[in-house]
Amino acid sequence: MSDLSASPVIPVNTVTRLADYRVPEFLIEKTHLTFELYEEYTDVSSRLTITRNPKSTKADDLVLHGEQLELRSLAIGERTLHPGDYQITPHSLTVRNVPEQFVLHCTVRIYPEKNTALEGLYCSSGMYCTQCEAEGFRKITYYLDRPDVMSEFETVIIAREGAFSTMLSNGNCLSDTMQDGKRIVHWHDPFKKPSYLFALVAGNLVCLEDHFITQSGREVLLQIHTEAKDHDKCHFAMQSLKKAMHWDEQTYGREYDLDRFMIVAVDDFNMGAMENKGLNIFNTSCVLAHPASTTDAAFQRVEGVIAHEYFHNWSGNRVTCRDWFQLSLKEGLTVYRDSEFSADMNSRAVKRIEDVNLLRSVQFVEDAGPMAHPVRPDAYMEISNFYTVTIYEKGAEVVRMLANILGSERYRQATDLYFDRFDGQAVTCDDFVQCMEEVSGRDLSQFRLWYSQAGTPQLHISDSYDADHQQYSLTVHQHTPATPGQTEKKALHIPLKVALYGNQGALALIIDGQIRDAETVLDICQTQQTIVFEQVAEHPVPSLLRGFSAPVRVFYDYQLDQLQKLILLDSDGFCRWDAMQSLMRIVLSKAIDNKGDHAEQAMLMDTLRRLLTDHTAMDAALLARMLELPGEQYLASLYDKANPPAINQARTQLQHKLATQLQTELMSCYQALQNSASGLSAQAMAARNLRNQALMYLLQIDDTHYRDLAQQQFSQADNMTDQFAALRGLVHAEHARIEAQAALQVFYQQWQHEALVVNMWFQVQATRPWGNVLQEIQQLLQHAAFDARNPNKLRAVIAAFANQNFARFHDSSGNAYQFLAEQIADIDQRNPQMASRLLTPLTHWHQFIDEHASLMRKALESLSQRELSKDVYEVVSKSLNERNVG
Ligand code: B3K
Ligand code: ZN
Repeated sequence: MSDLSASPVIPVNTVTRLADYRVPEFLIEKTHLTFELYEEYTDVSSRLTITRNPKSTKADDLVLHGEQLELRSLAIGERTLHPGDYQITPHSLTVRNVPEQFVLHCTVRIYPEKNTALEGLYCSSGMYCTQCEAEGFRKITYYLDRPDVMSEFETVIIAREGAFSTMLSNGNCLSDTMQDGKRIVHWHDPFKKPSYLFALVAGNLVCLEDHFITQSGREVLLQIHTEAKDHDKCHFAMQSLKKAMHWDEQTYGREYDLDRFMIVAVDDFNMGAMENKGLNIFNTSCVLAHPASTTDAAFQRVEGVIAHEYFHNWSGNRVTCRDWFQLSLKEGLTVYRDSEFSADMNSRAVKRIEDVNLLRSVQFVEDAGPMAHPVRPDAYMEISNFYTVTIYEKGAEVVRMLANILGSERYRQATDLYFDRFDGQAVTCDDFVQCMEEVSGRDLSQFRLWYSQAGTPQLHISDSYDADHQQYSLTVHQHTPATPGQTEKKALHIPLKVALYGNQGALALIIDGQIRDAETVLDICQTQQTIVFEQVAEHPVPSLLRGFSAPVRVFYDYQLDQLQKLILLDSDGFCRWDAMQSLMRIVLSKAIDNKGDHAEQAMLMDTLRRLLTDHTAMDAALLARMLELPGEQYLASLYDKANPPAINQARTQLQHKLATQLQTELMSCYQALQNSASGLSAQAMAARNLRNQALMYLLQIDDTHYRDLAQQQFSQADNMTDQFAALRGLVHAEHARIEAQAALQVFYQQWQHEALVVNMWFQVQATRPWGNVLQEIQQLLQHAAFDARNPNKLRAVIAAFANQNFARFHDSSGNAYQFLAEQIADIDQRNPQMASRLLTPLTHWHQFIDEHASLMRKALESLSQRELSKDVYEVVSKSLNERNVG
C-alpha cells in the first residue's frame, strides 16, 4: 500500500488499517440534534453528552470527525469556545484539554441543496433525506463518526409551517407542534445506535399504513412514504415487509422492537436502500412495484431488498460492527438471511442459481484481479469502495458454509447466542464465529481463514473406481491463487457436498465403515485429500458441490453422458442447472477455440430437446434458467486471457443454432404456456419466465412470423414482464430493426411519466448487442428524460452499457473504454461514490487478451492524469498497479 500513499493528491495518512484499530477515547452517551431547515441552508445544532471511555488510556484532546461544515458556535457546558480553544481541519475538529465528562454544544450550517454527492443530508425531488453509512454523518455535524460509538438519539426537526407534510427521524414521535409559524417535530430513538444509522426525511409525501402484530403480541405501525403519484405502487412492498417480519420471527426468533417501522422512497439514491433504525430509506427502484409497470424480476428484487433492510434491524443495528473492516459481519449475514427468505418465498433452486451466477460472473472476477480483498479487508483508503460483491456475496457464502457445517438446529442456537450476547454492542466477525464454535464444539480456527484470505479456491477433483474391491475414490486437490499482498495461501476448510449416482439413482454412501446419507458433506481441509467410498457396486457419476456448498471453482473432467445424466436425474435443481452449464461451456469453448464440437453439440441439442418436450415435468422457472447459455462475462473468466469478440461470436452463433434446431419445441412450449395463470404467484411468474425465454430464442431466427408473435405479445400484454420481454427481444434481434423502432416509440409514449419504466427503456437500448450502440448512448445522454445527477439514470445507461453489453463495451476499437473513463471523470466532480462504482468493468482488464487489456489500461491511465476524488483514485491506482495482480 505504500505506493498509494506516495501520491501527490492524496495525503499520506489516508490509508486506514485494521491493525491500527483502537477503542474510542470518548463515548457519546446522548445525542440531541436540532435541524432547522431553510430554503438555502440548514442549521444543525447538537448537544452531545460526552464521557471519557474508561477502556482508553489515551488523550486529553477530543477529536471529532467533520467535513464540509461551517462552524457557527461551539461551547462546553456554559462556556463558549473561541477559535484559540479548538482547531479545525477539512476533516476534523479538535478541542484541547476537555474534562472527564461534559456536554458539547455545537451549531453548524450545511447546504443540502448543493449536495450532489448524495451523502449526508441532501435534496431529492424537493425532499430532504439522509444517507450516512458509512461516513456521511460527519457531513451533518461534528461527531465521533465510527460504528463503535453508540448513542441514544433525540432529533428535533424545525421547518416553516406548511413547508412539508412529512418530517421524520428514527424511533418514536414524541411531539408534533406549531409555534411562531414553524412546525416542530420531535423524535426519540430509545435504542443506542452508531451515527451511520441516523436518518432524517422532510418532504411532501403520502403514506400507506398497515399493522403487524409481533409474536409476543405487540402492535407495530408500518408506513411506506412516497410521492403522491406513487401511492398505488406500495402495496407489494408492504406485503413483503409483513412476510419478512413473520419469517424472521419463525426462522431466527427475531422480533421487531420499536412501535413503528417506516420506509421512505427516494428518487436519487446511490444504492438500493439503507437500514436506518426504524426509518429505512429506499431507492424508488427497490420499493415501488405495480404489475402494469414492474417486471417479475423487479418484484422479486423489491421483496428481497425489503427483507434485507428489515433483517438488518437485528443483524447490523441491534448488533453492529466494531469497525468498517467488519462490514461483512452485518452484510454477509444479512445477505445470507435475505437469500434464504427469498428461497422460501419462491423457487429455492432458482434463487441459488441466481446467487451463484452473480458470484461466478462478478465476485470470482474481482477475486482474481487487482481489486481482490478478503471478506474482512486489512486496509482501505475509502470505505465506500468496499461495499463489494466480496463483502456481500462471498460473505454470505461464508455464513452459509457455517450454517451447513453446524446444521440448522445448532446454527439457530449459535445465532441466538450471538444476538443475545452482543445485543447493543459493536462487535467483530471473530465474535460471530466464536458463537458458532461454542455451540457446536467444533474447532473453526482453520475455517476463519475464509475471512482473512482473498482469492477463489480451486478444487481439482479426480476419481477412480476399483471394481474388485467395490471402492470408489475421489481425490481432491485444493489451491488458492495468489492475490495482491497475499502470495502464499493456506489450505482452507471447504465443505464439499456430494452424492454419487448409479443406474438406479443416488447410491448409499459408506465412508470409513460408516453409513451416511445419500448426500453428504466432505470436510476438505488439506491441500490434497482422498475420500474412499465403500461397497460401491458400479462406477458412479459424482454429483459435486451440491447446492454450491462452498464458493470455489471445481474442476472435474465429466464425460458428456455423465453430464446428461445429472441434467436429467439429479435431485438437486442447482446441480441439474450446473451440469447443463458445464455441457454448454464445453460446446462454447470448443467453438471459441475453433475446435470441432459435433458430439458435444449433438448431446446438448438432444438434452435440451428432451427437457423442452417434457417441459411440464419440471419447475418452469428452473427450466427457463437451464435454457440460458452461460453469460459472456462468466465465459471470459474461464480463460487466462479472454478474447471478447470470439466469446461473443461463439455464444451468439450457438444461440442461433439452438433456436433453429429446436424451433418446433420452443414454439410449442411458447404456445402451451400462452394461457397460463396471470398474477404474481410463483407459478405464474415461472410460466412467464419460460415462455419469454422461448420467445427470446425464436427471435434469433430471421422470420417475420416470430417478429409478429413478439409484436403481438408487446401490444397485448397485460403485465410489464411480457411487454418488456417482447420489447427486449425485438430491440436485441438485429433483423428486427423496424419493429424495434416502432415498439421503442410506443413504449416511450406509453410510459414517459413513469421514471422507473423510462429507465428500462434506456437500459434496453444501452444493452443492445449489435450496431453502433456507443453513438446511440451519446444520444441517450442528451435525451430530455436523462438526468446525469440521478444515479438510476446513470445505471440505466452507462452502467448497463459497461456491465451488461459485453459485445459492444468490448468493441475492439477501445472507444467504449475511453468513453467510460470520460464519463467517470465528469461524474466524479459531483458524485464520487457513483463514479467509483462505474469503474468496476475497467478494473477487469487483467481478464482479457493484450489488445483489450492495454486499451482498458489506457483508459484507466487517462483517468489517473486527472484530479480525482479519493474514491476514484483508490480504484484507479490499485487496478493499474501490476504488482497487485495475483
Ligand atoms: N447498508 C447499506 C449500504 C450502504 C452503502 C454505503 N456506501 C445497504 C445495505 O446493504 O443494506
Ligand atoms: Zn445490507
